Amino acid sequence: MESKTNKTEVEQISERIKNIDINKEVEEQDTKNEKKPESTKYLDFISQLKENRFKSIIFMTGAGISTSSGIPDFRSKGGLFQQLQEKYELSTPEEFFDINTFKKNPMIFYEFSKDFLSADYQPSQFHYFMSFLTHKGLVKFIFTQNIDGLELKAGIPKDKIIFAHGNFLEAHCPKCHLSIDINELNKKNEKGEILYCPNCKKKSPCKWKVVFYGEDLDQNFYLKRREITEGDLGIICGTSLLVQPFCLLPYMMNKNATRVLINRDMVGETRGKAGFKFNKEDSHDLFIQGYSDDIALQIIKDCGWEKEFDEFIKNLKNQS
Ligand code: CNA
Repeated sequence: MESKTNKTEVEQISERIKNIDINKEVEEQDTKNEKKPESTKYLDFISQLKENRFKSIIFMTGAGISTSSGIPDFRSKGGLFQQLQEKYELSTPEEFFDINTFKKNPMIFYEFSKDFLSADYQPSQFHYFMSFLTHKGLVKFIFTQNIDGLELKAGIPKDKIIFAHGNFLEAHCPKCHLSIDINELNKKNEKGEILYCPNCKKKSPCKWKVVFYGEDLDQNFYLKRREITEGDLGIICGTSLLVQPFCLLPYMMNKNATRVLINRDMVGETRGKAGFKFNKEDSHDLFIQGYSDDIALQIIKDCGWEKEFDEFIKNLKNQS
């Protein structure tokens, strides 16, 4: 998208963030936590990325990468948990995404889905950053906890994405697991009606394949998880790393792999032996604190890929 001033999208955003100094951000955090700056590690990371020395990147992402697309995360102040708990007067926020709540009162999730699907959210710069690296042939997998499907809208091939917590692209009966035509479910929901499973004798409401508390993750997650040791760079972004079993992924990486955490808040450092060791000089762990879009664009800039990235987004948008 071109602006009135004829500046490219990347140029405009880069301008906005040019005062953001990643090392300064880290130093500020370091002062609070009495940590050493990590600029050498950052520069080392950039030079390896730039020279295509990482050949098997694994992304592990969460709700934070979609907040700039207009979708609130769960646990931040004013996030989805707080909003839904207040709206539906639930005793705990998790209750909304509990399978037993759905069985008792499916309509609240139907209402949520209707709003969510009609919003037509668009990918963030971080989604495009993942797509860019994928199209460069550098990405092995993208493990996401997100259910918004924005990875696909950003042009990432489906076989590269592991939707650990499902998405709104498929539907099924949560009781007998019969696959349901997604269009049929969406149409029914548009009319404010519930679609019941044609297979189950007792009325069982059908549901989008979004994984609820109390439901098992897709088998694909467990299959692809085994290959995580093949990754040479893990980029963990926009997640509080609190939901099991997803949160254990970064700790399953090969110990020689580089792990980069891009997050507004520090997470995962207290995980014992396998946890991040940002302060150890001989560890390959790097924390870049800040907003995912800003950091993605800073990395693009530091790698000298601005023009290429801009062209890439333009082409993607022209294709769609
Ligand atoms: P969470 O627990 O809400 O944590 C979000 C994390 O991201 C926090 O550490 C924030 O500090 C950080 N964060 C927020 N905004 C930014 C940003 N712009 N840049 C960098 N960091 C940021 O969310 P998790 O994903 O860890 O929790 C897992 C849940 C959330 C999964 O089950 C998801 O299905 C669920 N969820 C998904 C969506 C979505 O699909 N977009 C939205 C909300 C919740």
